[in-house]
Amino acid sequence: MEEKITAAIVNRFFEKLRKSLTVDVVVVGAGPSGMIAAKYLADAGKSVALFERKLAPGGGIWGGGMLMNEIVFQDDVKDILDDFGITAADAGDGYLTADAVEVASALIYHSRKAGAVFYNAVSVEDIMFHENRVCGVVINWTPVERLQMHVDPLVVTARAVIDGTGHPSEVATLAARKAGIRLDTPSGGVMGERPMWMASGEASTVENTKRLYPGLYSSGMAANNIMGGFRMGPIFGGMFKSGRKVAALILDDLGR
Ligand code: 48F
Repeated sequence: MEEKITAAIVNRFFEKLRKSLTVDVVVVGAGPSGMIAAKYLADAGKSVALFERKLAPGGGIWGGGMLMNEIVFQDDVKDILDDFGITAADAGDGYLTADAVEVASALIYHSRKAGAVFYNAVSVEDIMFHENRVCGVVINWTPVERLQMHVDPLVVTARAVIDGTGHPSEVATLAARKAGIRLDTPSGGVMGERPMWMASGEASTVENTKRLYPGLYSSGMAANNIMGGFRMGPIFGGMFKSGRKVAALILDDLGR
């Protein structure tokens, strides 16, 4: 029995990983914006691999605001909530609330069911950059990263890479530093996030979601950090719209 169980896991995992070695889209970071992008891209028939440093996908959703596990949305994202089967309650003045655990699990479930493949406890530590194009990511197990083991990584090739890493915008930061490229930002580099201003941050999260360089896109809080937008704290409408926008941008560029 032991042999069969072990073989089942090993065989299935490597079957899955082999199919993800070359994909249409890599999403770095399984936060709300990345998972929403993943579902819409997979729904459109694109092959998608998501790499998430932590064991549990979900990013900043689980803790709501200050560990109070409710999420607030503007009511103009009701259609996205419906696409993910999330039940939301009216909070008045154009706001909705939903249970954070329901939101996180719905995003995980529906993006996976749409065909996006998750690799949790896997960190993206570098990009692949050929002939002026971001064309993949360099990955390693998170425990290898955490323990600083001297272990070489592996590489996944992609036609588009989304930096959905949240506040640190790790992928764009790496790209600007190591590839020495000018990103599509006012300075050509990562501008850095500004302090709390919810209304501005919410709007700019969507505006700032863009193609930064051939093959490289941003979503969510990373998009705001890259473009110097304001932070917005525990309101998630902008994250949802950003995920949908980056999926549409990539579909325009790769072809639907
Ligand atoms: O920050 P995060 O939740 O992404 P987001 O879509 O959403 C932001 C909101 O949660 C919240 C907010 C609401 O208004 O401001 O913060 O921008 O999730 C980012 C995910 O990326 C993972 C990280 O563990 C988190 O789950 N991540 C970060 N760097 C890497 C990574 C990396 N190098 N490789 C893999 N995963």
